[in-house]
Amino acid sequence: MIDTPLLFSPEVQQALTGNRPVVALESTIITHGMPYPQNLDMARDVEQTIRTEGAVPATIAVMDGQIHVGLTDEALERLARTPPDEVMKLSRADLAVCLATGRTGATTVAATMICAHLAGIAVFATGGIGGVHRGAEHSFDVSADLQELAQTPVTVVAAGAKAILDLPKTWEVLETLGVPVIAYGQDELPAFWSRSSGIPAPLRMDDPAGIAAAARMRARLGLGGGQLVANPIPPEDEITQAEILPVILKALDEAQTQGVAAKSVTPFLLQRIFEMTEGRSLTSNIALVQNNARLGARIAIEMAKPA
Ligand code: PSU
Repeated sequence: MIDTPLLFSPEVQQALTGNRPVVALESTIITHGMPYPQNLDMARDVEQTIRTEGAVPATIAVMDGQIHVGLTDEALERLARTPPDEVMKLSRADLAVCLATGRTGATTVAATMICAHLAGIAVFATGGIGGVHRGAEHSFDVSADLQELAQTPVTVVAAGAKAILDLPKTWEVLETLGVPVIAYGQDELPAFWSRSSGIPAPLRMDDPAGIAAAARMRARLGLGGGQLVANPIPPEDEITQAEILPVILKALDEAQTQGVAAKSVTPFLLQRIFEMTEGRSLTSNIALVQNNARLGARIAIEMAKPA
């Protein structure tokens, strides 16, 4: 811990020292997942939601050679205003280079998990994890988020994997990697903007206390790795699969025609879907992040209780 380049905000530092509940938040969703100024409003509102629930938010990003755990409002605003091509999108592979060169980096699910674990934070809330991209049998494009869930002991609350991905293949890989995929409160896996995916959930849990107990049990068993809590978007905010699927397919087709590849695929698709749904996809995305932040806070509160 002494040698790790972590810089805690006073709020997060106090909470961790006092064993109070903390929820990690990522920064790629701010820089590459949503346009300004909605990204800034989202980041601030999500932090507030976590505080209202009784936990402390810790937004994570790399700046000036340090991993910032908990950002000041000025830092949050600076990040939200920076164009995506001026911020590194950090996964496990890029984290050390970004720190060593003093560049600014936004953490994806994988990098946020690594930083949260280094900081001693066990719960992390986001929108949707990365996964197996459609056409991965040709491109081999599989997000490092999946491998990270298999090795880093953090509970990640998301609305499933983003529906732009090949969801059945994503769940297959998670199963192979031994990652518990827990649907919250329903028998089916959610599909990001939609509550329903048609895919049965491998595991289901209905209460934050149980999820916290399962995380502790994994540690006791020495299993390592995290767990994914797939939390369905609230009914009033969802876009049904029937509605969103044709839009996703059109965006995917455009990405292929334009030769969009690697780390640019997800931001390109999210932006095109935003345009084609006239902003509805963004409204839903923000609502599901809020919903995940609430559940993340409740799980963190359970985890902070003595076992
Ligand atoms: N959740 C969202 N929007 C996002 C992301 C999550 O609602 O943009 C980010 C996360 O940082 C995740 C990344 O790790 O998208 C996945 O990107 P890729 O598919 O390129 O691995």
